[in-house]
Amino acid sequence: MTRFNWTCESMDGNARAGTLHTAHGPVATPTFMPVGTVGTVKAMTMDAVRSTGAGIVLGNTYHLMLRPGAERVRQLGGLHKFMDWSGPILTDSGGFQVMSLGALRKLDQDGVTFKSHIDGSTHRLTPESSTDIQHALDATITMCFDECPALPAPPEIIAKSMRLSMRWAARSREAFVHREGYGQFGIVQGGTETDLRAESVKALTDIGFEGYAIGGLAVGEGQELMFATLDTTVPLMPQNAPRYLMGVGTPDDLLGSVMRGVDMFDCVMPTRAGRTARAYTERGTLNLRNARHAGDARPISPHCDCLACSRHSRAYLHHLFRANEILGPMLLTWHNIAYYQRLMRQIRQAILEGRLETLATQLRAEWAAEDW
Ligand code: PRF
Ligand code: ZN
Repeated sequence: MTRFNWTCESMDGNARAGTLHTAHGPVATPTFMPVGTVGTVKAMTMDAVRSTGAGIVLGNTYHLMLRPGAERVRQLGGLHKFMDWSGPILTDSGGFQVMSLGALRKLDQDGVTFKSHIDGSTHRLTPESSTDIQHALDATITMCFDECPALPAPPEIIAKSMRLSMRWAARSREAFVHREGYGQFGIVQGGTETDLRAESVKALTDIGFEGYAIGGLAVGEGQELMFATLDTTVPLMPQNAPRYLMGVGTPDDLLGSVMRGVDMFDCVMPTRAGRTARAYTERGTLNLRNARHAGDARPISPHCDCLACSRHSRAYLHHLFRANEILGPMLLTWHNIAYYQRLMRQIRQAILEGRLETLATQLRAEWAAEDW
């Protein structure tokens, strides 16, 4: 069996190219994890997800505990089998989703009580129950149960919340059942306050995890403050463990964060954009509902090997979205995930060859340039 660990192959500045070794196979990092909230990367078959080169996907404790239920997934052989994804799966712990989706939530020292956004029924999550649920799902990577305040917020509020999350991290670790090739990540909190972030890193490294996530960013502070927070926080984090920036972001966010030492990302952006006619390309974004695409026989991107670009025109995608056809979101989600994976491969290759700065300059110029 494979030990769960992360090995560094090459550094370029603060950026790292490496490999995450897991019970469900290796993942080349930096990596972008497509979001499969309810056990599906929305509008994509898992064969399509695999074809883009994605190595690991994300699932959500909050959604899966409510429907179909963690015990049901366990009884059916775990989330990998249930959703037909044999590679690694990282599950988020539910705290963040309860606070952003759950109606009528009530937080106490022990956990969170909330009403389901599906049927209004009452549920409770604690560090222990969240960890148990992630075990029942058979998550390759289990996340600590945490709380994430929206920014901006007063430093006292952020400090209180971070310290609660650190107590919950210790309890999550106690509840974690170690298995070969499986890991658990702690989540650094502390808003944009340098001293609170440092205190949080110290608390988590004292406990000891297989990896460390940075939570509490991309919650309203803006890219400049997010990057400034990474500049002071990432250097404090262990060198020999993977670093995961939760819920981020745009292609430019990913590039800037990799350059600051981040290895893993997840975000609904490419999948959500795909369902609303927004295409990510090497030349920025396109809205395929726009009339200018109605007669355009070219593919979305000349550099893309996804099904949308290899077989269909922009005009066809435009028609599908205008006609509200389900194939539109399917093809465009595929394209956007293919773009994100291509971007991560390009970035990784540049790190290996020591030319990330050059690539970054080129990518930023191309994102700002006119469409082909
Ligand atoms: N905590 C958890 N999940 C998250 C976040 C967090 O802070 C974020 C913040 N961007 C996204 N997803 N558990
Ligand atoms: Zn494409």
